[in-house]
Amino acid sequence: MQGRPHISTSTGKTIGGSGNGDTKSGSTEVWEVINLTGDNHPLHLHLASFQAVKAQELVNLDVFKACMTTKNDAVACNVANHATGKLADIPAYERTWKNSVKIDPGYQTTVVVKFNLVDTGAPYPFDATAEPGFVYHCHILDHEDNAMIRPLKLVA
Ligand SMILES: [Cu+2]
Repeated sequence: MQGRPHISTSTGKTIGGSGNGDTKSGSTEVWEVINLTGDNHPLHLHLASFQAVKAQELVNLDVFKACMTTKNDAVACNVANHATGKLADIPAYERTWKNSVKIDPGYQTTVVVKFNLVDTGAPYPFDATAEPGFVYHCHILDHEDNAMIRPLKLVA
């Protein structure tokens, strides 16, 4: 958990590392993005469109950070007990389908992610599971260049 936002899917699965599991091409997912750094990070997804629907402050942040540094598992660190602070106003310009969303420090931001055509919900007209796959990363290039970038691989 060194200096990058932590992302987990609606099933509690953590994505990141060398692979990210079970995201299906054509699906719509809800991701919880936890930012334990001191900076705002514009999260940028390739392929998918997404938007923020909720941003809630993490309380007792030092305790949560210490646990995440040890376990790197938001569920094991009782994220539900920490994501109970004040709700942030999500600006109107973030409430639409985008490819970058700003993730506030010290907040859990809930985003809806569409791995399909946002206008119709239809599957992509190409094989989005083909190699080499896609990536997601911070759109601050200095952050991206310092490992704040991960593979995004879809399954059929
Ligand atoms: Cu960043």
